[in-house]
Amino acid sequence: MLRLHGFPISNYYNRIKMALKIKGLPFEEVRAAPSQTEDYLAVNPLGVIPTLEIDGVFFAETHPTLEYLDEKFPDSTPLMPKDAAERHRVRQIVNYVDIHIDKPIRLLRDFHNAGKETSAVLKDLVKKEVVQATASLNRVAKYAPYIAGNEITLADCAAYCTLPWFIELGMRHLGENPLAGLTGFAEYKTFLDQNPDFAEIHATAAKQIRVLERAKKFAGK
Ligand SMILES: N[C@@H](CCC(=O)N[C@@H](CS)C(=O)NCC(=O)O)C(=O)O
Repeated sequence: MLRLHGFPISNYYNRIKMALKIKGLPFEEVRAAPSQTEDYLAVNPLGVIPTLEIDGVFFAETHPTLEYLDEKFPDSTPLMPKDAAERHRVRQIVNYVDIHIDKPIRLLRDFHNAGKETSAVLKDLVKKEVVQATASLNRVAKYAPYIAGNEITLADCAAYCTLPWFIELGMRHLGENPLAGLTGFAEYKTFLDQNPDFAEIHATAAKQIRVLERAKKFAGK
């Protein structure tokens, strides 16, 4: 029994959802919010979402969880290449997305949400890191037609669920698109959007974001 805990506004949650859909594994979605309570930390030590429950056991940290899922269910569509060097490429792409794009832009958003004036120095540091990561992605991405080659992999789950939102967040908090130099991504996203399961993931996230923004406006935030 697979249960995905979290909320479909989260790019990390959506990555696991996308992988489960590709693998064709039935799962239940359970609403859960990030929390620092002892009970929640016992299932997700960082207190974030998502958490994947497999037969009553909880797995935290999206990419390691997804590699585990792929190993645990080898008979459904594999999401890591057979070749070790190609597996390295998948992990390399995931690192650029998670560590060098998602995290720094997320920090800007968190600064803003905390009501702090974001300094020009912080903005410059974030921009520099994201621009470097964009150039790195351009060097390793294949779009053939999938981001890491001719098979769909966990790198697609990371890039497809994360980059479109972080382009928007980057524009909002930097006043410009720090991923503007990313070549081939827009065409690749259009290609993946043709899969109704994938398009639904983005449509649901967009709807959730609109609801949240309306609620914030209403609360005068
Ligand atoms: N490293 C974590 C990151 C997950 C993450 O950042 N989740 C966000 C939602 S997209 C969250 O729960 N943030 C709440 C918080 O940081 O308190 C993973 O790989 O799952």
